[in-house]
Amino acid sequence: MAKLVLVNPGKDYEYGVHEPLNLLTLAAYVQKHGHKVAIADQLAGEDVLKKIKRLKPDFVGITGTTAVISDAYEIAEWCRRNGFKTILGGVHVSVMPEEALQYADYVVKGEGEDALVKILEGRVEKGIVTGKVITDLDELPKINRDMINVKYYQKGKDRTPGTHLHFVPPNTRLNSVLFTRGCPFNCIFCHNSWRGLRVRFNSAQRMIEEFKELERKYKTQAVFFMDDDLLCHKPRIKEFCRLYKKEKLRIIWGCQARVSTIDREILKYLREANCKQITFGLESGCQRVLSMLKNDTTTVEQNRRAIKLVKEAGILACGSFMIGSPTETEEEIMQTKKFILENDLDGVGVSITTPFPGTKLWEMCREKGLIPDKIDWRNFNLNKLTFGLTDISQKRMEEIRNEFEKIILEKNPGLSPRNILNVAIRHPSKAVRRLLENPGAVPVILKRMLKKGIG
Ligand code: B12
Repeated sequence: MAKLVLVNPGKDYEYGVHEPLNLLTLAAYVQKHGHKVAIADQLAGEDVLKKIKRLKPDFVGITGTTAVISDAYEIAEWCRRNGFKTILGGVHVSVMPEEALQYADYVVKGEGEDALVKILEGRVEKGIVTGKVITDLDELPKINRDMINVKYYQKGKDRTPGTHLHFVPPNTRLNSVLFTRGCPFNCIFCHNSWRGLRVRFNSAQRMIEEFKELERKYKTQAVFFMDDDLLCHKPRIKEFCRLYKKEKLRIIWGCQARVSTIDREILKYLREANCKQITFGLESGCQRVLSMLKNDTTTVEQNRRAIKLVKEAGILACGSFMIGSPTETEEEIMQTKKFILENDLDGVGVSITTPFPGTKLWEMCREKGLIPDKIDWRNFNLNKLTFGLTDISQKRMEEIRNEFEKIILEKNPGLSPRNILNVAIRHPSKAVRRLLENPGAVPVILKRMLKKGIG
């Protein structure tokens, strides 16, 4: 039996809204194979080095998306210096295994369950280990949220009121779930464009079991589905909604879906099972850019229609958009602004197009010579890419971004002056930086204060 500590790296409290489902899944699998495992959660404010020193594991396994990989590498270096066998896994190192191997003894490419057990049992050599794809997700053992600070994550919305979870009222206990791996579409900016894996999902029965546990054991009141496209297989979701009603569950929930899957029938099922928000990757108000990003699979008209239908069904319709894609012009970006203003979305997120390593977009940008030689992965967070992908100057992009920031604030009731003040008191340096980065937000906040006071 080996002893393992799994680490969730990252110091930005804004990332700590959803629990680390990937580590919980790995932990449950490793435990089922007879090994001892704990989770050290830097995102939830734990001192991970102290915990590792205290637990003295045989192995430390660290995950990381691109945005937090520098934190992951720092921890990995420390572990190696202190004599712990170190494993790196997750989306970033799966496409950059050689880079990661400079910091760890083992690097796992792809799905980690099987590879991790082999490493713990000494059945593979040090170096890059390729994971085996799990074909039946229901065969994976149930996750155990007692391994993390559930209460911390349940308050995620109150800590980060500006987050995308518009359906979650203040003081609501929130959890996240994920029942799908993969996506049938290949949007060029998404990790699915390199993973190329078949879509797999848990059965409706298994989903209901987790909902029941959340409601009864953790008193959860709201859930967000992290699945890339919850509706990619409708019969299963209809069955989930049917069972939800049969079990008389009360949790309210939100999810992400593709506009092409929306029709009145499925919306009726979702509404009756307490679905309160659907978020779409709407990406652009310009058909040329949308077609480029989504491989010609959706249209601006479909986007409009989906928003209308969802709102008609009494569910919040939210959208995320990307600006600054390769070849995009300022006029095309303004079509996105127009789309947001014309369509009555209940929540809007706008990110700077970011070429994550391995994606088709990354390859496209590399071919065009847009990727600099020296990169700070910390800037790969969808907000502050420091190199441009368009002909628009970085200064002008910042101004455009500020214009969008104003619209985001208008559309986000969670960002009331009271909520902003609360967060600013808890995280003053971050608040000052935010304000300096987005001066355009000041008049909007002041306007709200004049209209509503602080509360
Ligand atoms: C939940 C989630 C989040 C949560 C939690 C993140 C986390 N640390 O778990 C939150 C909201 C915080 C988040 C934030 C961000 N996310 Co996010 N997120 C997801 C999401 C929807 C699910 C992740 C998941 O649990 N997947 C299921 C598990 C089973 O898959 P997995 O994570 O790949 O893990 C498997 C393997 O990678 C491997 N593995 C993973 N870790 C380890 C560790 C070891 C030791 C081993 C051996 C193996 C291993 O084994 C796992 C099981 O097979 C994915 C999309 C998706 N559907 O996967 C995006 C995704 C991971 N996020 C993404 C991005 C871009 C971000 C942000 C940068 C966005 C932003 N600015 O806010 C931030 C980064 C912050 C952060 N802390 O990492 C991208 C990552 C791209 C990249 N190259 O980094 C993804 C892939 C979405 C996409 N469309 O491309 N995210």
